[in-house]
Amino acid sequence: MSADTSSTTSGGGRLVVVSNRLPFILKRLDHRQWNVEPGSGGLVNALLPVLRNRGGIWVGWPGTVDEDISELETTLAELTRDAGYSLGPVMLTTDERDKFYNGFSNEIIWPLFHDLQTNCNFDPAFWQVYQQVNLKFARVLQKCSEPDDFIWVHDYHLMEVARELRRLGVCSRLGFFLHIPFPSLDIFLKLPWRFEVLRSLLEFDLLGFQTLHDRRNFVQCVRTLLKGIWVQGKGQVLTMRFEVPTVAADQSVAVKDREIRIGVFPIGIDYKTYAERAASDEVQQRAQYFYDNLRGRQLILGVDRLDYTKGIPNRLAAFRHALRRYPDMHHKVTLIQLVVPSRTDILEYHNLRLEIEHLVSEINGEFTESGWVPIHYIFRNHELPELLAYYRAADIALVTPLKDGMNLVAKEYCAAKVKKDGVLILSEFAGAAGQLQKGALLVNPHDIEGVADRIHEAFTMGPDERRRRMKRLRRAIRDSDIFWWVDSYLGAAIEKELSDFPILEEYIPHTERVLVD
Ligand code: ADQ
Repeated sequence: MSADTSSTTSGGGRLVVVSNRLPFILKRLDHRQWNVEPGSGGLVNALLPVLRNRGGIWVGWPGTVDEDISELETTLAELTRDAGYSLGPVMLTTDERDKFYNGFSNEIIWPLFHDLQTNCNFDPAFWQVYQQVNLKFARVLQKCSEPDDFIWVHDYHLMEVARELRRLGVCSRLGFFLHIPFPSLDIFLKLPWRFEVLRSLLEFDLLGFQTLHDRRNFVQCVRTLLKGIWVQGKGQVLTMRFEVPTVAADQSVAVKDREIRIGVFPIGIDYKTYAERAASDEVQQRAQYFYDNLRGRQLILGVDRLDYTKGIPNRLAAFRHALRRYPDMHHKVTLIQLVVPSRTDILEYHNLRLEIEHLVSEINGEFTESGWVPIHYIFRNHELPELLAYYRAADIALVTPLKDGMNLVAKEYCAAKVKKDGVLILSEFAGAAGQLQKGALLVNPHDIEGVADRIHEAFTMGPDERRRRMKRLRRAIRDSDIFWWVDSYLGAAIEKELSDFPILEEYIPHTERVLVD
């Protein structure tokens, strides 16, 4: 463990982490047996040590439907017998998975919060089941938590959990972290259940966002849609105060003041582990294999989950434009686009895959010549050493989401560039732009010509400039890694002084002064 979790262990009760998925991958072997493997990823690596130190529970959906809970509970209890924490499974039926997970979460909130309201399917049945499943989570929490626990809920699948918990009489302190962006007022207003969602979010005691921009959007929505809100302070963590009417047993209504904290906690990665593993012999050898195959060409890399927010078609169009505009790049670059399958049972994702594959074959059809195929497209999951070898070998990373809460690929790439010889091209609309603006080449992913120009700029950038920029990027990512993130969130949750938090840097697109005649 590379974290200093001392400050997070001093907050009294246990930590209860709640996320849509449990940090384990379960597969049924036969009608009585399960194969259980620990999940990977920054969040799991950062939170499990805190759970172990402080004691606690991780509550979530095991990822299977219509299963017998008693059998599964026994398997999970055996798995964590000596771990210092336990697991609380929340079981879903097929209908709940379809309407809560695929439906409300991924066909309404996901597109809406990424500014793609035309992709939303506002089916009222989705909302009913979303509430029903959030209540299910709350019931499991009610059973397994104690009043002095801190309950930390993650992400957009579980925004109604706080309201359900309070209705059930749970009085523990509650925190929430939104991993995706929070939309502007104009977009949030489209949500038919906008009041319910805001009111539930205000039941949490600490709300965490990825960027200042997301928090500002949230504050504007609350101020516009609800009355009597005061926001105080500046910097990473603010306080929000509002009046709450309470009805007494004799039906008299009193108004009470309530105060919550709202903070900005840009999520990081386990920098040290990424950098160390990237420097290992195994990864070095794999990267060498790529270098040898590239025969002097520069490798441009794209790594994304299959998702329409990641801007893969725009990126391919920009690469095509670069090849048309800059013939000096012909035979000198190879774009490797890795796509990890995701949400494949939603029609939009299936169609996106077809669109990407069509574009790749069109571009390769236009430019391929003997000995050079410009795009290599790979649609599968990769093990970490292989992914790290791609990062190490890549001269340029193209990270151009249309909108992204943070984007961890950008940070992973820089952590893995141990020789500091790569260039990061990063979308202005990724949350990571705030922290990485001084080292990356920032682009508007909708500006095909602009992205093409930046690709060429990266292609021609000299080693000194690359090194200077990459050093800055690596420093920023190292200084606010995933352990810093957990520490600062839990610090805000246990009432650390607001003045102890730094002022964060924000990315604001460059403005030009225009003189009007
Ligand atoms: P995601 O939308 O999943 O996360 P991102 O932050 O980019 O997006 O993380 C993707 C992860 O998938 C990375 O760790 C990456 O290494 C991995 N990955 C991608 N392609 C892969 C492949 N082919 N093989 C193996 N692994 C692959 C949400 C929000 C983000 C936010 C995170 C964390 O949408 O904005 O950064 O949560 O808060």
